[in-house]
Amino acid sequence: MNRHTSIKNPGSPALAVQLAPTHPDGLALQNPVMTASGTAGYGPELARVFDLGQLGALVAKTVTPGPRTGNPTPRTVETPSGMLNSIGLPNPGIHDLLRDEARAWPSLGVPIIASLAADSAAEFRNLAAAFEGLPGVVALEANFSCPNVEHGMEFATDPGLIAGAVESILEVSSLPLLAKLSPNVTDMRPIAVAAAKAGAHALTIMNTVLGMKIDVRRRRPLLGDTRGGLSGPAIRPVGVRFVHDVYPEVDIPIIGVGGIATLEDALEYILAGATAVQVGTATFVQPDATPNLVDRLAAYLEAEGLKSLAELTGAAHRA
Ligand code: RRO
Repeated sequence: MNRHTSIKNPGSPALAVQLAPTHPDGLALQNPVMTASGTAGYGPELARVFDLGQLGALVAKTVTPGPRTGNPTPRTVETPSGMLNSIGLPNPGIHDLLRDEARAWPSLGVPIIASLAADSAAEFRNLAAAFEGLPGVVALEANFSCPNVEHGMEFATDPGLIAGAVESILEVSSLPLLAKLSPNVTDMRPIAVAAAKAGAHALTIMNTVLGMKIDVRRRRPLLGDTRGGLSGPAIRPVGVRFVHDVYPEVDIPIIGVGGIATLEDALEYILAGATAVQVGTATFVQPDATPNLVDRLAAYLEAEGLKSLAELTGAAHRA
């Protein structure tokens, strides 16, 4: 990790992306690289490592209506080319978040995308309303796909439920809405289409893949809550496949996430159909993975003589 990483082109025009073309205000970001929810806290921790202003956006950790303490330990374990987590959505709840953590957001120098999760469409609506007019917040990401809480994934496994929740949020929210989908389905396309038809402005594909590890010595599940969400390079082929599946079915941007660390990883997602990318687990290994990726993307576009990243989005589909 280098605290003084030199980034040449965080705001290079070629890297600029529009993530909400169907929203009246749009969601223009200076580049397509953001942190994945849950891997950058609420921002200040990572701000000690590099200038967050180098990123397209920071997606904050998911918040729920009330405070949560999270799941029993152990909550994480390394796996081949990845890790399992069963964190269980510990967070201060919306009331305390607004009073404490969110106050730092305007001074972080990076657009904040607030992540929210709730148990019902009505709760999603109330939670979304709390972010109206909050300084620093440029969009909402509805986490319809947390694998580690009861009912956490239900919205992203049922087209009717996700449509209802998206509509509820949009009734009260003036912000662009990203819907974060789950890989724990056979076919993501009907769910993605339902979210898009209900008015979601972009889709975040994908959350973690449900998995499990057994502690052979104890002959018991290793994680405190038995199952967990798999992330890291191991899941990249799954994410690339889902982005490739969904891209021809929707007219809204896709944000690719799952196992992205390097330029080549990001390009895979972009060529499959992603307009932007999020980096999650890689930040735990290399805290400045996101600004490094911005730098690499800028250098790649220049070397390839491309005027815009958009020229690459979905290119793997073209004959
Ligand atoms: O907190 C978690 O356990 C968690 C969440 Br909210 C999520 O969306 N995805 C994940 O892998 N873990």
